[in-house]
Amino acid sequence: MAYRWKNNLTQADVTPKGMWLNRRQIMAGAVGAGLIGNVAGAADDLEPNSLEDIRSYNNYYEFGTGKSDPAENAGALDTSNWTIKVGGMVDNPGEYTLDELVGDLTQEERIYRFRCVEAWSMVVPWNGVELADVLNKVGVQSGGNYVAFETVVQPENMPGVRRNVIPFPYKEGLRMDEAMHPLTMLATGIYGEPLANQNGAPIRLVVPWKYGFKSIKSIVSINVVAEQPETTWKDINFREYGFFANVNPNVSHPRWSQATERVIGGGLFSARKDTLLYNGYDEVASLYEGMDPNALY
Ligand SMILES: Nc1nc2c(c(=O)[nH]1)N[C@H]1C(S)=C(S)[C@@H](COP(=O)(O)O)O[C@H]1N2
Ligand SMILES: [Mo]
Repeated sequence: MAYRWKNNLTQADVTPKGMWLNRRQIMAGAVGAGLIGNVAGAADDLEPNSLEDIRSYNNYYEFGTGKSDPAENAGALDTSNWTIKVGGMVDNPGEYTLDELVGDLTQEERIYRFRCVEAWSMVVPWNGVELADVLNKVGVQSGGNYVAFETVVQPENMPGVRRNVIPFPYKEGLRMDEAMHPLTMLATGIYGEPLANQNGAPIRLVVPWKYGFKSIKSIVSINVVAEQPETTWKDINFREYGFFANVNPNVSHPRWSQATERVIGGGLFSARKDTLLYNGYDEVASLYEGMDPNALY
């Protein structure tokens, strides 16, 4: 299929619909008018970063903790013959090739804000599939309340793993309703190109209303489980990084404010802008009704 953002993307391309809804969803009426209104309201400032920005300023600790380490080192990642082990409380467990897992699913193009817990942000035009489509295909069994993900470990190719900069494998997880939300995707590309290794090739999670550390890269295992799974950053320091990690300008990180963010790109002087609750994706608010916002950090 032709990806429109292979060409120069103009602001006119970033229509409220094109932003994250594809034709299938609109025609199927899978979302309400209110939802589209929310997205339209937040569309004003949404200009995708350049592919160069997206590929040169990264967090991928398996390849080092510096922002340029992943671009420098991730070329060594071996993505050949990639398989993803799907297990736990599913009807169709097994080891899937990429093509078996996502090849038959609707390809999506989504331009999302991406907000790191460190208070920088980008706008990324992703390609991939809805995680819900994958989960429905493998068949979530009753009692499967969470989804747990793990990143590949290739010590010989990963200097950060050899130096044990944090515990590996990198692990992340979502509650089932978060995993099933239509905004949540498994991305395999950016700007119509396959993911660069430093962006989490060949397949990574994207959860745009949560801090970036939830969006786990280079996934080799997906497990449906009953209880909240272990997750890397929460396990390292639960006071600073929670399981939910919803973007919230009103809940400070213990060591810095989350009220504003540094916009990557745009020349020498990185602009700052106000951080939006749920990173601007208000339609997820209903998932957290009755929960204490401080517990959702
Ligand atoms: N396996 C793995 N996934 C990861 C990380 C990591 O270090 N290892 N870093 C996370 C963090 S903190 C962020 S902000 C995003 C960065 O994604 P990007 O480099 O594609 O912008 O990846 C997330 N996924
Ligand atoms: Mo991050």
